[in-house]
Amino acid sequence: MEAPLRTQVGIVGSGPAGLLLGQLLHLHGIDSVILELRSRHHVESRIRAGVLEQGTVALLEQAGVADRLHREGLVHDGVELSVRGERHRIDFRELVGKTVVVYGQTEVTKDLIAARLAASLPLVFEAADVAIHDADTPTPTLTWHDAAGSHSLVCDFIAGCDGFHGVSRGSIPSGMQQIFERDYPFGWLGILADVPPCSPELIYARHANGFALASMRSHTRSRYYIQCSMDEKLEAWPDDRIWNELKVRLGAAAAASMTIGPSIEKSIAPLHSFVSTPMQHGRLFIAGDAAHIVPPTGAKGLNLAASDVHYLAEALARHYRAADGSFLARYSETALRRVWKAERFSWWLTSLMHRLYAETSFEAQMQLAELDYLVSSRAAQTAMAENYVGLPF
Ligand code: RFL
Ligand code: PHB
Repeated sequence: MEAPLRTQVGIVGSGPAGLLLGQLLHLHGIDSVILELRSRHHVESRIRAGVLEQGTVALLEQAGVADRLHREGLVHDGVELSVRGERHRIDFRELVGKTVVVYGQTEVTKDLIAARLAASLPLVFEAADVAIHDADTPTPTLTWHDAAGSHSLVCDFIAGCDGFHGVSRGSIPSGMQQIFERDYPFGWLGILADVPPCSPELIYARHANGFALASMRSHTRSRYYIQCSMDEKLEAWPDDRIWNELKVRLGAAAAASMTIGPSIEKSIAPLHSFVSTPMQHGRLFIAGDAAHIVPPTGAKGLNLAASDVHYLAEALARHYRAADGSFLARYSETALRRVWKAERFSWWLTSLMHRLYAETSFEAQMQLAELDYLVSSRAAQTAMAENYVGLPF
């Protein structure tokens, strides 16, 4: 192994959390090295989130990576809910004066990687066997292997931004960690296709066959999801069957304006609520999916990764600029307060919109009663809108 390298903040993972943290630290004059397990191509082509809260957009602007987002992102003033075949609009702009932007996570990731490489900042792809050592000492250290050999990086701090399946969370001794979680007994079958969206805004549909969502990436690329059972096999869902089911669940008006076409991506994702506390162990701070997972129904995952790294970057800046460690000491508590509210919203919207019970059961009637209340009450719609566009950071 070569002599140890040194940096101020070692970042594990180059998803949105790690890349955005690296960019925010750079703007504060703080050095970082990002270690990523996968290749650049893999990271840039993973199909994931699509909806950015207004606060996330503001943070990307502050990070200097929002030019393409402003050119290509689609500003949405509201969403539609489809209940018993009828569509109801929730008007965010009118209710809470805010909007969201539809811009793919893949594009956010590409913009952040381009900014990092343009500034010649270190970003190591295909870093294998990344391990965190001495997290609770003044010299936390990262080790890894790559094509050039074995390396060791001594850091002031380590940021674990390596997603749900990464190594960071596991580096916190289990006795010092508390896990809160819920699995849902179904998944989302997603399909991406180069066809125009069936509606200018997203449609969240509750249907007796199960939930469906009409989303998009651009005026020419659509993203749709349907609730499916977790033992469902992709092979059982040829494109035609998915399009037919979408037409049934999204209702006649959406079906009439739906353009169908070959899928360019198709996958089944499980739904999971998960929080690991605290989000710190010594000089290791974890952020984004490494610390928490939400079911995708409220479009909160990527946005929570953004608010976590905002808090972490500000706390690190206070430490370096003013020798004030109090913000770092409160990072976990501060981030978790926002995380729990987004967990609540995602759990609520998931429970409201999915088929969880027999349609003849009391619980199904409760879902319908709550939806009737939501679509007829300005107070209830305001609460939904406030959460959907994102609570303040
Ligand atoms: P990521 O994106 O998983 O990035 C983690 C990075 O760490 C790397 N890594 C490692 N690197 C080094 N060493 C190791 N041992 C490593 N292990 C892993 C990984 O390769 C990866 O590059 O986590 P991050 O940065 O915290 O970002 C979180 C978001 O990706 C996630 O919350 C969202 O995608 C969730 N999500 C949505 N969020 C939204 O805000 N709005 C949405 O509309 C939305 N839709 C979605 C979603 C997630 C979905 N799936 C597939 C889970 C829709 C879906 C279907
Ligand atoms: C998406 O476009 O991928 C998407 C949109 C809204 C959600 C979840 C996913 O709630």
